[in-house]
Amino acid sequence: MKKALITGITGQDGSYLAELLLEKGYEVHGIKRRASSFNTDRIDHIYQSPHEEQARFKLHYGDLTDTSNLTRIINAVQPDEVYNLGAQSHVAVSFESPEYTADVDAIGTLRLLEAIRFLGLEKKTRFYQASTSELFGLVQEIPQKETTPFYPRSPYAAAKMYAYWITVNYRESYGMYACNGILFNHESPRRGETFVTRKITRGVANIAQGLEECLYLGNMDALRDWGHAKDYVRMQWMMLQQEQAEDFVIATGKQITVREFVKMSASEAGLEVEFSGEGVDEIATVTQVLDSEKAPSVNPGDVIVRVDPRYFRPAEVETLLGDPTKAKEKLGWECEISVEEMCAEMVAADLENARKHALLKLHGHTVSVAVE
Ligand code: NDP
Ligand code: GDR
Repeated sequence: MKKALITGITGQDGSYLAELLLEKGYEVHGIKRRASSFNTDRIDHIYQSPHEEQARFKLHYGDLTDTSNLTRIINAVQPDEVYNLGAQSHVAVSFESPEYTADVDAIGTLRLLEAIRFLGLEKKTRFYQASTSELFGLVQEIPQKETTPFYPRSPYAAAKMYAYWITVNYRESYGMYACNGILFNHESPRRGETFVTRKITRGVANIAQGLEECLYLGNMDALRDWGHAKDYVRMQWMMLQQEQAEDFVIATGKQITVREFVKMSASEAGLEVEFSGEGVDEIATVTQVLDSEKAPSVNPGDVIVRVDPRYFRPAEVETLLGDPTKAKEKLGWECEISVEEMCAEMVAADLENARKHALLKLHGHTVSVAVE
């Protein structure tokens, strides 16, 4: 039975990847951080009690900032595959905590690679690094592919650039099977609530159900190539099953603006909206309620989106568009879920949550809708 170790197993991608590897018959180990409250929501449905003899799903307390902890876990597990998905993954937050972001995202990757080498596992353990389209930052070429030059625009991207190159370096220096997936944005109902797509789908669902009045966003002109996390974790696994380790861009090859994603989400929540105004004065107004069952609390004329400059970033990545030709030709990977289908799935899940919260509120319970 193959053994995999996933850092970041409690995150969006970690949870989908763990499901996939369990289906494929792996023994799956994950590193979770100690927190003062439970932080395993996304993996509770696949949790197996350590008291079960046949358990194939095992969690270890750990942190990417802790070298001895990582070395001990890798030594105990002796993994065939390590997927390094753990990271301080929020670009805007990386401007607030640049040093921590570098420690986790850059040096954390080095710690894992060094632990594999130190333990003499460099010929056994295959290594996947969660690299990112943020490396392209101020884009030098459209669309972006494996050979496009990098120009990071945030402490997050700069840290991920170190992680990218140290992964390449361990492959070239020590013959390790180590590779980078340069993944463009990918989302799902499990996406963290403060990334823009989820903030939007959750926001419009809450507004439709009367839990919030208005959603505040930053740069609505930003263009992103958005895919579904399920399609992307399949590719993470495929990348570790090749004869030779190589780096791949994973993307849909299509891009839309944040504004277009708002329109799409609003429509899924039963609302037609129209944008007016410019810059910080831009607003989205409801022109028609398309489905009053989904959106009983909204009326034509309601302003449901405004701009708040606090969500602008010190340096912005305005446009990202990936070219996944290499992944298609060499691995036969195809993106199966469109941005429209993904948006519909996310809004449906958030509407269900909002309905439950609305019911709780009706019965006097406190409901938190906070999002930053
Ligand atoms: P999430 O933010 O959902 O998950 C991040 C995971 O890392 C969580 O499990 C988190 O734990 C864990 N983590 C954070 N800090 C540490 C630390 N110090 N030590 C150990 N674990 C830590 O990210 P995604 O699942 O969306 O992304 C997975 C990876 O892919 C990340 O590295 C991200 O940077 C990268 N990436 C993501 C893309 C995307 O669009 N989703 C695109 C390209 C790259 P906890 O749950 O306790 O917070
Ligand atoms: P990104 O994702 O920075 O691309 O990083 P995010 O969803 O945070 O932002 C996408 C774009 O939307 C604009 N935006 C806002 N963003 C947030 N979070 N909140 C807002 O209110 C808002 N308004 C507009 C942003 O300025 C940006 O242009 C994600 C992360 O998953 C990274 O870990 C990953 O590496 C990259 O995708 C690829």
